[in-house]
Amino acid sequence: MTLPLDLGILADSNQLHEPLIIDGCDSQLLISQLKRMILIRKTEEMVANLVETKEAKCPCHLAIGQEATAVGVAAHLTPRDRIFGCHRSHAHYLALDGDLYTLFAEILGKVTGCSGGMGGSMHLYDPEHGLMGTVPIVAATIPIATGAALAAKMDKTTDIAISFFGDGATDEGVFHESLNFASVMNLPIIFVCENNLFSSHLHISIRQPHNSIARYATAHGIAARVVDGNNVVDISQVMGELVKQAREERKPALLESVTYRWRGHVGHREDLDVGVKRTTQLGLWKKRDPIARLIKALENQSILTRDELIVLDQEIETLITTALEEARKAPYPDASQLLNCVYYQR
Ligand SMILES: Cc1ncc(C[n+]2csc(CCOP(=O)(O)OP(=O)(O)O)c2C)c(N)n1
Ligand SMILES: [Mg+2]
Repeated sequence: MTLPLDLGILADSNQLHEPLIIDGCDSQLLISQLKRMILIRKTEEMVANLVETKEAKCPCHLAIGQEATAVGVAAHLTPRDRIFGCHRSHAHYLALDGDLYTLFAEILGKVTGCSGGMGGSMHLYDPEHGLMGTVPIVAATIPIATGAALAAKMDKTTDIAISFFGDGATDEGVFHESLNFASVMNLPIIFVCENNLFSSHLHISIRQPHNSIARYATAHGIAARVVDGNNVVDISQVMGELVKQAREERKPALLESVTYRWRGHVGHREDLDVGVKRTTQLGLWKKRDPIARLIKALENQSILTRDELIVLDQEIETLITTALEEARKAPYPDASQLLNCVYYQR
């Protein structure tokens, strides 16, 4: 199937403000996906506070507004799959059921953090849930995920690899090399591109001749699907098909999930991208809120009431404040440990 070079309405902030279409969907699954998206949103709002008050010392890249991709993708993965993230991966970690306490501890640089307090927000690690690492060097984990897919194939398992990255990563040569290799070697990997139209402060229109990333998959002979990245129902359904194919046929695929980040590239503010004033249609993109659109649909079909939503919000807030309070109490790593994670030790 030939895909259009440009995203059309998916990149038009005036479109797709309506409630999601949820006819025929499993209500329990939708509620659990809603809960997970709210957990991610509220956790990242808390991280934004920690950045603003300078309690978090590491750079934090927030995915507020982009929660649906992580949740829709994670729905089909097992802890045996090999999943790799990037600099903006709190949502991936939490969608994979990563522990909230160890996330806060890592962001605060505590020894009990998921990377021992040595990595911070951009170096998350949770192999128990399949997350083999997140790395801030743009595109760096794409070839590593490709290698993990090769290993899964050589081991004759049905496991797959997932590579989460942004549109900015497709400006890098190694993205193209990895797609080519995965195609030629028939590797069980799904490349998941969260196309939020920006790499730092640079809009895709000044970086690339077309705004759809899926065209690169077509060029490499890889199946690709393009979805509204703020529609968890669509993402989950399409991802289900791609995962089934990757597990059974041991073939690569690319999912392009079109979305938008509400905060600046790094840090808590909405009006700045790495110090550059944001020229943004944020107000319109907020009308495509992945959480509000699902809530509206659930309310319209009487699956969720306002009161139930309030209770759910409160439960999640309690989880977050409890985890953060515990993380605050944890010690920092001892200075003598500083080089421990830098060099490999036999
Ligand atoms: C190789 C490399 N070049 C530049 C940077 C600086 N940098 C960090 S994140 C980023 C933007 C990446 O954009 P994208 O991949 O679209 O992800 P998003 O931030 O939009 O989620 C840049 C340029 C880097 N970390 N690594
Ligand atoms: Mg981007």
